[in-house]
Amino acid sequence: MKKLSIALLPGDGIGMEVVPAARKVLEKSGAAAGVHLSFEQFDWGSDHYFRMGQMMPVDALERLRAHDSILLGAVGHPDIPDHITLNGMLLPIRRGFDLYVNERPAYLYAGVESPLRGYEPGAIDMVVVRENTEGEYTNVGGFVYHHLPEEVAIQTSVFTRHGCERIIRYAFDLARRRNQKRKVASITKSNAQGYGMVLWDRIFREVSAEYPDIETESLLVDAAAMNFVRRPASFDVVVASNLFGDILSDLSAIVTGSIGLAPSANLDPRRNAPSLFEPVHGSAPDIAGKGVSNPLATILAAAMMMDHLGEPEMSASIEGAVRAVLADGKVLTADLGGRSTTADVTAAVLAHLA
Ligand code: GGG
Repeated sequence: MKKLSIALLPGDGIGMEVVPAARKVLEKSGAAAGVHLSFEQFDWGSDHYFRMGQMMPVDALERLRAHDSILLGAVGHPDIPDHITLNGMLLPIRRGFDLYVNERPAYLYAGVESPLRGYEPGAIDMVVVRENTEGEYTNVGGFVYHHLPEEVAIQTSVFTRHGCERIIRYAFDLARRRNQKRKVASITKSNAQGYGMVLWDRIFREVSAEYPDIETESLLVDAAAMNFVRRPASFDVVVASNLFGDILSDLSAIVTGSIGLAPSANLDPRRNAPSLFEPVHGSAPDIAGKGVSNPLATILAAAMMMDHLGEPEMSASIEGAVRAVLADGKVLTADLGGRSTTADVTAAVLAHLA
């Protein structure tokens, strides 16, 4: 029997509700597929910060490295500045394991209504490929005259040839693997940002020459935001920097119905380290603890994880169960217009699992 060990990092807020939901789905699906899944849960995050002064222990990466994969819920607490929680947990894992790809698919499922009218199920089907280890999230900078009236803050973005080239190449390879519209859109703001993003544009042109079978377009991020709303069905693979990919993937999530349906994969394609899977959404403190959060993004992230771990049938059966729940339309959380709880939706997915 194949054995896989999964590190669970529920984190904060609704992360503590959606990760246990996904675990139940993985357990049932693994048992049906003859895959033995073992889980180790790490209760790191804001409560750990309150107790220990840090979001996770110093040996966190070493402990995570012992696992085949990581499933994370959310990071963020209303009483801790967001730059401390994010830079204390999620970003150090992405950088520490060099998980340079953040794949964020957005698909309009049957039974889900897009706020944009007139799109058939499946008509919007894109993947935002976000650069995940450098760019605007490198967090290099500092304060001068800190807390004085003449205060200055410097925040530097870092774009390396190595970093741009590998993420752009991944996007082209993904467009080939998906074999759908066979298009890659590259997003920058190189009219205003005259160094890093000009380098990105130049590398995009160089790499695209190696993929003559893939159609390309280069968009400024403001035009891209407009076109995600105006012509979302035209996009296939969209490659963007860390910040622009983060922003655009919230937009692609809402045009396909809800951020509560948006999964993501933080990948090291060379597989030197465990990859990390998570919902795109955050800790949602406004609804945390009420049992009404949508677990489907995390369940879909778990499906992406099983595909990455070499279990495509398990992945397809989990995604199929989610599709069935959505198409049925009877058991939905509030973000999708329903009144069901996290537990109801999880039970519905479990009932549809083959
Ligand atoms: N699901 C993880 C989470 O809490 N995401 C919220 C967030 O702010 N993420 C920032 C990022 O993905 O860089």
